[in-house]
Amino acid sequence: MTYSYARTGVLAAGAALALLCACGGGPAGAPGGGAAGSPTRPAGGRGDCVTPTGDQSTDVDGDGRADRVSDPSGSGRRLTVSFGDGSGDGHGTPVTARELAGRVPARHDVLAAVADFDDDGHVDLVLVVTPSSTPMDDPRNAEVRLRFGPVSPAGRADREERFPLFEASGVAVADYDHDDFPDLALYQYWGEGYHQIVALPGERGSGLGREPVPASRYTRPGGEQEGWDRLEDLPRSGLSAFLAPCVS
Ligand SMILES: [Ca+2]
Ligand SMILES: [Ca+2]
Ligand SMILES: [Ca+2]
Repeated sequence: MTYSYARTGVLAAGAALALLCACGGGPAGAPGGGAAGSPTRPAGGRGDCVTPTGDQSTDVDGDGRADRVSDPSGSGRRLTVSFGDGSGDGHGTPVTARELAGRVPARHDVLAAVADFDDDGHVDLVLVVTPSSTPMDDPRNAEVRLRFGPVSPAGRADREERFPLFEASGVAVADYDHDDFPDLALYQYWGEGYHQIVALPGERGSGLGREPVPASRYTRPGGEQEGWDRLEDLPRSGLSAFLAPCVS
């Protein structure tokens, strides 16, 4: 079955087709990881790396200490950042995406992802805030809040840009077009009970493209959407496309 994208009418065109390798080819299955709970040292480049448990070690607040980004949900819903404090296992109490977002009504959904989307050397925080549900079937309007790093433990950043989007119930980091810029994958409501995975391409300067591109343009020959997507179809190995395994 083929679906059209006529609903938005604004989807970016011309994206090069590329096959997403969900299995990565990156450093998954890092050898030599330390024992659970032991501190890890960033390896290579800016110092970002992936722990054996799949967490991201990076310096979110720019204080020179590695912080740990964890998202056991794989969809941005349970993302936390444990900021390095030099004590114990080297990390403080995990700060949730909602806490990083700041003043957000309790019934609003908050999703988050972390990556250096604008390639300036500082990891950025993207929050997707969706108002509480309505009885209407229409897609709800959400707001993307892109905070350019460094981002403080209180979620503050010197620069934030906001733009609207249809509601999303999952976010993840991927590199759909293999340009070494992290892209943001969103599991977006398409109306009438259907969802589709779309991408906001990472861009130097702006951080993220503003027009969602169906992920099928990168992942399927011909780029056609075949059926509707499930939340578990969100890319789970996005970080491994960018980061090396952590070493003790
Ligand atoms: Ca830090
Ligand atoms: Ca950045
Ligand atoms: Ca990319």
